[in-house]
Amino acid sequence: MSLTAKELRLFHAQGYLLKPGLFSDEDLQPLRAAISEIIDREARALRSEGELTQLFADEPFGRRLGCINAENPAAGQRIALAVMGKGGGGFKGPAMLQTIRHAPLLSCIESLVGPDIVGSSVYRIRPKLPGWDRGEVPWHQDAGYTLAHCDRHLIVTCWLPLVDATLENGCLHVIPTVHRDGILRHYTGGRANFLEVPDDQLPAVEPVPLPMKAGDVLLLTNLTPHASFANRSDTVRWSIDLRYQGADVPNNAGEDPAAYTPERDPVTMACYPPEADFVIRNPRDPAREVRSAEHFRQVRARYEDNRPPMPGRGWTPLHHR
Ligand SMILES: O=C(O)CCC(=O)C(=O)O
Repeated sequence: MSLTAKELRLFHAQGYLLKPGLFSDEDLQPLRAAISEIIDREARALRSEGELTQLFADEPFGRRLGCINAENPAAGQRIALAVMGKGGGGFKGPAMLQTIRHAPLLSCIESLVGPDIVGSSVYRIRPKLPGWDRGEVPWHQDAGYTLAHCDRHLIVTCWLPLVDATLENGCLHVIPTVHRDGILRHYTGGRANFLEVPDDQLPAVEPVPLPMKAGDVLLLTNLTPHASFANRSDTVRWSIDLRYQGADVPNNAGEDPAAYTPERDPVTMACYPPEADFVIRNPRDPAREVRSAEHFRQVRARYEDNRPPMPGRGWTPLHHR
Protein backbone atom coordinates (compact mmCIF):
# COMPACT_ATOMS: atom_id res chain seq x y z
CA MET A 1 0.00 0.00 0.00
CA SER A 2 3.00 2.36 0.09
CA LEU A 3 3.06 5.15 -2.47
CA THR A 4 4.30 4.50 -5.99
CA ALA A 5 6.98 6.68 -7.58
CA LYS A 6 4.23 8.33 -9.64
CA GLU A 7 2.13 9.07 -6.54
CA LEU A 8 5.16 10.54 -4.79
CA ARG A 9 5.82 12.80 -7.78
CA LEU A 10 2.18 13.89 -7.81
CA PHE A 11 2.17 14.61 -4.07
CA HIS A 12 5.27 16.76 -4.30
CA ALA A 13 4.16 18.53 -7.50
CA GLN A 14 0.54 19.18 -6.53
CA GLY A 15 0.84 19.38 -2.74
CA TYR A 16 -1.81 16.72 -2.29
CA LEU A 17 -2.64 13.14 -3.18
CA LEU A 18 -5.87 11.23 -2.98
CA LYS A 19 -5.65 7.55 -1.98
CA PRO A 20 -9.04 5.96 -2.64
CA GLY A 21 -10.30 3.21 -0.35
CA LEU A 22 -7.37 3.14 2.09
CA PHE A 23 -9.80 2.35 4.92
CA SER A 24 -12.55 -0.25 4.46
CA ASP A 25 -15.92 0.13 6.15
CA GLU A 26 -14.71 -2.43 8.69
CA ASP A 27 -11.58 -0.34 9.40
CA LEU A 28 -13.75 2.72 10.10
CA GLN A 29 -16.11 0.81 12.36
CA PRO A 30 -14.25 1.16 15.71
CA LEU A 31 -14.06 4.95 15.43
CA ARG A 32 -17.64 5.28 14.24
CA ALA A 33 -18.72 3.07 17.17
CA ALA A 34 -16.76 5.14 19.70
CA ILE A 35 -18.30 8.34 18.33
CA SER A 36 -21.76 6.75 18.35
CA GLU A 37 -21.36 5.96 22.05
CA ILE A 38 -20.77 9.63 22.81
CA ILE A 39 -23.71 10.66 20.64
CA ASP A 40 -25.91 8.18 22.46
CA ARG A 41 -24.79 9.29 25.93
CA GLU A 42 -25.31 12.96 25.13
CA ALA A 43 -28.63 12.37 23.36
CA ARG A 44 -29.96 10.56 26.44
CA ALA A 45 -28.91 13.45 28.66
CA LEU A 46 -30.52 15.96 26.28
CA ARG A 47 -33.75 13.98 26.17
CA SER A 48 -33.91 13.83 29.95
CA GLU A 49 -33.40 17.61 30.03
CA GLY A 50 -36.33 18.00 27.62
CA GLU A 51 -34.12 19.26 24.78
CA LEU A 52 -34.93 16.30 22.52
CA THR A 53 -38.17 14.39 22.06
CA GLN A 54 -36.44 11.25 20.79
CA LEU A 55 -33.02 9.57 20.56
CA PHE A 56 -33.03 8.65 16.85
CA ALA A 57 -31.24 5.50 18.02
CA ASP A 58 -32.26 3.49 14.95
CA GLU A 59 -30.64 5.92 12.55
CA PRO A 60 -27.28 4.86 11.06
CA PHE A 61 -24.05 6.66 11.98
CA GLY A 62 -24.27 8.88 8.90
CA ARG A 63 -27.75 10.18 9.76
CA ARG A 64 -28.26 10.18 13.52
CA LEU A 65 -26.66 13.49 14.48
CA GLY A 66 -28.23 15.16 11.43
CA CYS A 67 -31.68 14.10 12.67
CA ILE A 68 -30.92 15.39 16.16
CA ASN A 69 -29.63 18.64 14.71
CA ALA A 70 -32.76 19.05 12.58
CA GLU A 71 -34.93 18.73 15.69
CA ASN A 72 -32.78 21.02 17.85
CA PRO A 73 -29.60 22.66 16.43
CA ALA A 74 -28.39 23.62 19.94
CA ALA A 75 -28.57 19.94 20.92
CA GLY A 76 -26.74 18.96 17.73
CA GLN A 77 -23.97 21.45 18.50
CA ARG A 78 -23.65 20.28 22.09
CA ILE A 79 -23.17 16.71 20.90
CA ALA A 80 -20.67 17.79 18.23
CA LEU A 81 -18.60 19.61 20.87
CA ALA A 82 -18.76 16.58 23.19
CA VAL A 83 -17.42 14.35 20.41
CA MET A 84 -14.64 16.79 19.51
CA GLY A 85 -13.62 16.93 23.19
CA LYS A 86 -11.73 19.56 25.11
CA GLY A 87 -9.98 22.06 22.81
CA GLY A 88 -11.43 20.37 19.71
CA GLY A 89 -8.98 17.45 19.83
CA GLY A 90 -9.77 15.88 23.17
CA PHE A 91 -10.94 12.49 21.94
CA LYS A 92 -8.25 9.95 22.85
CA GLY A 93 -9.99 6.59 22.98
CA PRO A 94 -8.41 3.34 21.74
CA ALA A 95 -10.20 3.63 18.40
CA MET A 96 -8.31 6.83 17.61
CA LEU A 97 -4.92 5.20 18.21
CA GLN A 98 -6.04 2.24 16.11
CA THR A 99 -6.94 4.63 13.28
CA ILE A 100 -3.66 6.55 13.63
CA ARG A 101 -1.73 3.26 13.50
CA HIS A 102 -3.69 1.87 10.50
CA ALA A 103 -0.98 -0.15 8.70
CA PRO A 104 -1.86 0.80 5.07
CA LEU A 105 -1.92 4.48 6.05
CA LEU A 106 1.43 4.20 7.85
CA SER A 107 2.96 2.61 4.74
CA CYS A 108 1.94 5.68 2.74
CA ILE A 109 3.29 7.97 5.46
CA GLU A 110 6.56 6.07 5.50
CA SER A 111 6.93 6.72 1.77
CA LEU A 112 6.72 10.44 2.53
CA VAL A 113 8.62 10.92 5.80
CA GLY A 114 10.78 7.80 6.14
CA PRO A 115 10.66 4.85 8.56
CA ASP A 116 10.92 6.90 11.81
CA ILE A 117 7.40 8.27 12.16
CA VAL A 118 6.15 10.70 14.80
CA GLY A 119 2.43 11.24 15.28
CA SER A 120 0.79 14.38 16.57
CA SER A 121 -1.99 14.96 19.07
CA VAL A 122 -3.11 17.73 16.74
CA TYR A 123 -5.72 15.50 15.19
CA ARG A 124 -9.34 16.49 15.01
CA ILE A 125 -12.74 14.86 14.63
CA ARG A 126 -14.93 17.20 12.60
CA PRO A 127 -18.68 16.81 12.73
CA LYS A 128 -19.64 19.46 10.20
CA LEU A 129 -23.29 20.03 11.05
CA PRO A 130 -25.67 21.52 8.50
CA GLY A 131 -25.81 25.27 9.06
CA TRP A 132 -23.14 25.34 11.82
CA ASP A 133 -20.68 28.17 11.22
CA ARG A 134 -17.97 26.37 13.24
CA GLY A 135 -18.03 23.64 10.62
CA GLU A 136 -16.70 25.92 7.90
CA VAL A 137 -12.92 26.22 7.83
CA PRO A 138 -11.51 29.20 5.90
CA TRP A 139 -8.47 29.06 3.62
CA HIS A 140 -5.29 28.29 5.49
CA GLN A 141 -2.12 26.22 5.42
CA ASP A 142 -1.64 23.96 8.43
CA ALA A 143 1.84 25.51 8.76
CA GLY A 144 0.05 28.73 9.75
CA TYR A 145 -0.75 27.04 13.07
CA THR A 146 2.79 25.78 13.80
CA LEU A 147 5.98 27.62 14.68
CA ALA A 148 7.81 29.36 11.83
CA HIS A 149 10.97 27.22 11.99
CA CYS A 150 8.81 24.25 10.94
CA ASP A 151 7.60 25.81 7.68
CA ARG A 152 10.52 24.22 5.82
CA HIS A 153 9.74 20.73 7.15
CA LEU A 154 7.13 18.33 5.86
CA ILE A 155 4.27 17.55 8.23
CA VAL A 156 1.69 15.41 6.46
CA THR A 157 -2.01 15.99 7.08
CA CYS A 158 -4.27 13.01 6.35
CA TRP A 159 -7.88 13.94 5.85
CA LEU A 160 -10.23 10.97 6.17
CA PRO A 161 -14.00 11.24 5.72
CA LEU A 162 -16.06 8.84 7.85
CA VAL A 163 -19.05 9.39 5.51
CA ASP A 164 -19.00 10.37 1.84
CA ALA A 165 -17.83 14.00 1.54
CA THR A 166 -19.60 15.82 -1.28
CA LEU A 167 -19.82 19.32 -2.72
CA GLU A 168 -23.16 19.63 -0.98
CA ASN A 169 -22.06 18.58 2.51
CA GLY A 170 -18.79 20.52 2.49
CA CYS A 171 -15.92 18.42 1.12
CA LEU A 172 -12.39 19.78 1.26
CA HIS A 173 -11.00 22.18 -1.40
CA VAL A 174 -7.28 22.60 -2.04
CA ILE A 175 -5.13 25.04 -4.02
CA PRO A 176 -2.63 22.89 -5.91
CA THR A 177 1.09 23.55 -6.57
CA VAL A 178 1.48 26.68 -4.42
CA HIS A 179 2.90 24.75 -1.43
CA ARG A 180 6.25 25.22 -3.18
CA ASP A 181 6.03 28.99 -2.63
CA GLY A 182 6.12 28.80 1.16
CA ILE A 183 3.95 30.29 3.86
CA LEU A 184 1.16 32.76 3.08
CA ARG A 185 0.22 35.59 5.40
CA HIS A 186 -2.45 34.36 7.78
CA TYR A 187 -4.73 36.47 9.97
CA THR A 188 -6.19 35.64 13.35
CA GLY A 189 -9.90 35.95 14.05
CA GLY A 190 -11.07 34.56 10.72
CA ARG A 191 -14.34 32.76 10.16
CA ALA A 192 -15.37 30.89 13.34
CA ASN A 193 -12.18 32.26 14.89
CA PHE A 194 -9.89 30.09 12.75
CA LEU A 195 -6.73 31.47 11.13
CA GLU A 196 -7.61 32.73 7.66
CA VAL A 197 -5.97 33.75 4.41
CA PRO A 198 -8.53 36.16 2.90
CA ASP A 199 -9.76 35.43 -0.62
CA ASP A 200 -8.12 38.54 -2.07
CA GLN A 201 -4.70 37.39 -0.79
CA LEU A 202 -4.89 33.85 -2.14
CA PRO A 203 -2.53 32.79 -4.94
CA ALA A 204 -4.07 33.09 -8.41
CA VAL A 205 -4.44 29.34 -8.88
CA GLU A 206 -7.83 27.69 -9.36
CA PRO A 207 -8.88 25.72 -6.25
CA VAL A 208 -9.80 22.05 -6.68
CA PRO A 209 -12.84 20.63 -4.84
CA LEU A 210 -12.25 17.06 -3.68
CA PRO A 211 -15.41 14.99 -3.18
CA MET A 212 -14.39 11.74 -1.47
CA LYS A 213 -15.89 8.45 -0.41
CA ALA A 214 -15.82 7.35 3.21
CA GLY A 215 -12.47 5.64 3.75
CA ASP A 216 -10.59 7.53 1.02
CA VAL A 217 -7.59 9.44 2.34
CA LEU A 218 -6.34 12.83 1.23
CA LEU A 219 -2.67 13.49 1.94
CA LEU A 220 -1.65 17.16 2.14
CA THR A 221 1.57 19.01 2.86
CA ASN A 222 1.56 21.53 5.70
CA LEU A 223 1.93 24.29 3.07
CA THR A 224 -1.03 23.26 0.90
CA PRO A 225 -3.83 25.84 1.22
CA HIS A 226 -7.16 24.19 1.93
CA ALA A 227 -10.65 25.11 3.12
CA SER A 228 -14.12 23.68 3.47
CA PHE A 229 -17.38 25.52 3.07
CA ALA A 230 -20.98 25.30 4.23
CA ASN A 231 -22.77 22.01 4.66
CA ARG A 232 -25.95 22.46 2.60
CA SER A 233 -27.19 18.90 3.11
CA ASP A 234 -29.34 17.60 5.96
CA THR A 235 -26.69 15.14 7.22
CA VAL A 236 -23.44 15.64 9.12
CA ARG A 237 -20.16 15.53 7.21
CA TRP A 238 -18.01 13.47 9.57
CA SER A 239 -14.25 13.49 9.01
CA ILE A 240 -11.02 13.26 10.91
CA ASP A 241 -7.66 14.81 10.18
CA LEU A 242 -4.40 13.28 11.41
CA ARG A 243 -0.84 14.59 11.28
CA TYR A 244 2.51 12.82 10.94
CA GLN A 245 6.12 13.85 10.53
CA GLY A 246 9.58 12.31 10.37
CA ALA A 247 11.48 12.02 13.66
CA ASP A 248 13.98 14.61 12.38
CA VAL A 249 11.26 17.30 12.31
CA PRO A 250 11.07 19.23 15.62
CA ASN A 251 8.76 17.40 18.02
CA ASN A 252 8.18 16.87 21.73
CA ALA A 253 7.94 13.06 21.80
CA GLY A 254 9.22 11.98 25.22
CA GLU A 255 9.80 15.60 26.31
CA ASP A 256 8.49 16.91 29.62
CA PRO A 257 5.89 19.66 29.02
CA ALA A 258 7.47 21.56 31.94
CA ALA A 259 10.48 22.15 29.65
CA TYR A 260 8.41 24.70 27.72
CA THR A 261 9.02 27.90 29.64
CA PRO A 262 8.15 31.35 28.24
CA GLU A 263 11.89 32.23 28.18
CA ARG A 264 12.77 29.34 25.89
CA ASP A 265 13.67 30.25 22.31
CA PRO A 266 10.84 29.08 20.02
CA VAL A 267 13.31 27.73 17.42
CA THR A 268 14.30 25.03 19.92
CA MET A 269 10.70 23.92 20.34
CA ALA A 270 8.42 21.33 18.80
CA CYS A 271 6.37 22.55 15.84
CA TYR A 272 3.26 22.73 18.00
CA PRO A 273 4.30 22.90 21.68
CA PRO A 274 0.87 22.73 23.38
CA GLU A 275 0.06 19.17 22.35
CA ALA A 276 1.96 15.90 22.74
CA ASP A 277 3.79 14.25 19.86
CA PHE A 278 4.42 10.52 20.14
CA VAL A 279 6.50 7.84 18.44
CA ILE A 280 4.51 5.79 15.95
CA ARG A 281 7.36 3.86 14.36
CA ASN A 282 10.98 3.55 15.39
CA PRO A 283 12.56 0.48 13.79
CA ARG A 284 15.76 0.89 15.86
CA ASP A 285 13.96 1.26 19.21
CA PRO A 286 10.45 -0.23 18.92
CA ALA A 287 10.00 0.03 22.70
CA ARG A 288 9.44 3.80 22.20
CA GLU A 289 6.44 3.21 19.93
CA VAL A 290 3.07 4.14 21.37
CA ARG A 291 1.06 1.01 20.72
CA SER A 292 -1.29 0.52 23.65
CA ALA A 293 -4.40 2.56 24.37
CA GLU A 294 -3.16 3.19 27.92
CA HIS A 295 0.23 4.49 26.77
CA PHE A 296 -1.56 6.78 24.28
CA ARG A 297 -3.87 8.09 26.99
CA GLN A 298 -0.93 8.80 29.31
CA VAL A 299 1.17 10.55 26.66
CA ARG A 300 -1.72 12.84 25.81
CA ALA A 301 -2.84 13.41 29.39
CA ARG A 302 0.67 14.58 30.42
CA TYR A 303 0.36 17.52 28.02
CA GLU A 304 -3.32 18.14 28.67
CA ASP A 305 -2.62 18.47 32.40
CA ASN A 306 0.30 20.85 31.90
CA ARG A 307 -0.31 22.44 28.50
CA PRO A 308 2.65 24.53 27.29
CA PRO A 309 1.67 27.92 25.82
CA MET A 310 1.96 28.46 22.07
CA PRO A 311 4.40 31.28 21.28
CA GLY A 312 2.74 33.71 18.84
CA ARG A 313 4.09 33.82 15.31
CA GLY A 314 3.06 37.35 14.50
CA TRP A 315 -0.22 36.89 12.62
CA THR A 316 -2.34 40.01 12.98
CA PRO A 317 -6.13 40.22 13.35
CA LEU A 318 -8.19 40.10 10.18
CA HIS A 319 -10.04 43.28 11.10
CA HIS A 320 -6.73 45.25 11.24
CA ARG A 321 -5.72 44.60 7.68
O1 LIG B 1 -12.39 19.21 7.82
C1 LIG B 1 -12.43 20.37 7.42
O2 LIG B 1 -13.43 20.87 6.97
C2 LIG B 1 -11.19 21.20 7.48
C3 LIG B 1 -10.00 20.39 7.83
C4 LIG B 1 -8.75 21.19 7.93
O3 LIG B 1 -8.70 22.36 7.70
C5 LIG B 1 -7.53 20.51 8.31
O4 LIG B 1 -7.54 19.29 8.45
O5 LIG B 1 -6.51 21.21 8.48
